[in-house]
Amino acid sequence: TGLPAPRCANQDVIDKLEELMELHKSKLSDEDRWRVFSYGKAIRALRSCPERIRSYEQAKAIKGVGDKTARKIMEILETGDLRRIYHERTDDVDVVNLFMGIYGVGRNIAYIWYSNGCRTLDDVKARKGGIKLTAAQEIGLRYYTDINSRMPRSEAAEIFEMIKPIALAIDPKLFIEIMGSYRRGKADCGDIDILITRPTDDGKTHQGVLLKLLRELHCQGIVTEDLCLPDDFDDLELVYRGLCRRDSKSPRRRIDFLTVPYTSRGAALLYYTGDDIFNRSLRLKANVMGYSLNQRGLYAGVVRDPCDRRQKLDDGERACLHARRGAHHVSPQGPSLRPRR
Ligand code: DCP
Ligand code: MG
Ligand code: MN
Repeated sequence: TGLPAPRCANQDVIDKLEELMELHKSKLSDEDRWRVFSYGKAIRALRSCPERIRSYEQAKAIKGVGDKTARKIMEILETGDLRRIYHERTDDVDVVNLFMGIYGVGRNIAYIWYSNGCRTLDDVKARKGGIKLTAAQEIGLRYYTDINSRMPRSEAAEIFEMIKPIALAIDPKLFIEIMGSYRRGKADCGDIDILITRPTDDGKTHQGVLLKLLRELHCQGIVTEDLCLPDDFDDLELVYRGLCRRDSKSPRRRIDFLTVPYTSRGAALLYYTGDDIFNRSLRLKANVMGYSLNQRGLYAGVVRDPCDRRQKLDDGERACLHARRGAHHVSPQGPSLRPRR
């Protein structure tokens, strides 16, 4: 390794075939896997072929080069390039990005749909290639434009001001706040993020509140579609994703609810304000200091699996991110403050 492979007589062809092979590697269909296999075989064969290939017959005669690959090699020789490579590359990147704009569609699904022959949202709507959509993806497709446009800050505020009194009517002691890009002061927001919790000093919690709230918001036509419901609405820690709108003339907007136990309020405020990059660096910083930070709290004395740092062997003990009497604060009495290498 490290040394460049010696140039062989058909190096330009090999380079193009490698490019083509990479293209198919990033895809998932059986046919793509087969192509990767046959290009690999042809490339190895070409490397040990001393003379320059000039004709289809010559290419086809090489052991390991089939009819399709031989034709591809001719295409490379004749055009000096493989137009298909560049054509296909831009085409599939654009299509995959288009599909990933559908709520609930990730890169893998987008590629599967592409391999099934879908190129446009209409193809997806027509279920071209026999593809299947989840209920959430179907909603994502129906409101594609709405979901992919950001709302002005003022609209997020208006919607939140409609929701807040409805929540407080269910329980006046709720803590309910608008988070995310709104809380960071952005001029426009991709969605509305709402955090709900409740002080427990009177022995009560927010258990069951989110279900009641969502029913009421559906009734009033503020929340219009559910995308992702929690498994058990009785938990204190819940995540909800859906669509909402200010009024019947307004576009659909994405809305998220997060509820957390009151002891997690500080950590949840931090997490849900973001942004995601800030969270990542803060978590890294906590790790280096011997703590562990997530949306539930800051923990001291976490023991991680040395082979896989993501695995915790000991969950540790909650340090302080919320004002609780008797809780220990993050201070030099904490664990190691020495940066770990
Ligand atoms: N968050 C995170 N990591 C993620 C997703 C979210 O840490 N992968 C946190 C930080 C975000 C907050 O949750 O600020 C809200 O998530 P959003 O996806 O709603 O992002 P923003 O509100 O920051 O931006 P946008 O205006 O696009 O919604
Ligand atoms: Mg947001
Ligand atoms: Mn969000």
